[in-house]
Amino acid sequence: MKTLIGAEPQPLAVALERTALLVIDMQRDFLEPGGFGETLGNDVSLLKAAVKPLQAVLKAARAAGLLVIHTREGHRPDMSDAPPAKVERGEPSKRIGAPGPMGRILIRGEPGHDIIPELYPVAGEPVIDKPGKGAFYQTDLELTLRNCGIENLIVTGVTTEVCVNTTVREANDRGYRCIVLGDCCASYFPEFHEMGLKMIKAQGGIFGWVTGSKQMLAAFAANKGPKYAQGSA
Ligand code: TIU
Repeated sequence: MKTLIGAEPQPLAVALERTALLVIDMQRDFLEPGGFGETLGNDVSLLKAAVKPLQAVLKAARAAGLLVIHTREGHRPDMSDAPPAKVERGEPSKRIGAPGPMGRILIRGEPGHDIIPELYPVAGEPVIDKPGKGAFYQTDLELTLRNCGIENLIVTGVTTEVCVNTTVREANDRGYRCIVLGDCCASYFPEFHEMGLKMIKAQGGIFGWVTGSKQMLAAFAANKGPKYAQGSA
């Protein structure tokens, strides 16, 4: 059975058992003061807008039995996976690996690298650690999606024009249908958020579809059938 999701540039019918919710980089390092986002010169409070709508979608997706996948941007403590070209930006005291109020900036295992409590993964939800902006680059995300029979991605998280857009472009080239929930994404630049969404849905949906939490929740509510078994045929 397919579920119709109201979206732009046109509605999309998807099989929810072949659809995963992807939550991109909802980490303290991007959303809380003292982390990577702030060291880049950003007002991190702008990202808060995505938390509540995303909480509602996450709850509904879990209740519907969807596969939920979380990603985290960050690097190994020895920084062997951090390209010098990425690290050598900004003041040395604020670079990736430097000590900050939430531990070393953008380093795996540090408090700042963790996912915010409001959207914390539950047992059984894959968490993909990624060294770059795109969630497919040097990760096992594609293998996980294939093993779980996933063809469609509901994409959420931060930031709209950086990690969300990069991941959507990577996913689109790999043949996944991406449905981006605009109000469940956010940027440090409101104009980039708006344009980032426009770029995805322009030209007949050149990279994917764009909708909001309200439409997604309505689509879940329309499905009163049995819970979806992850990876079932
Ligand atoms: N996750 C993600 O988007 N990483 C960034 O570095 N974003 C910025 O907007 N800087």
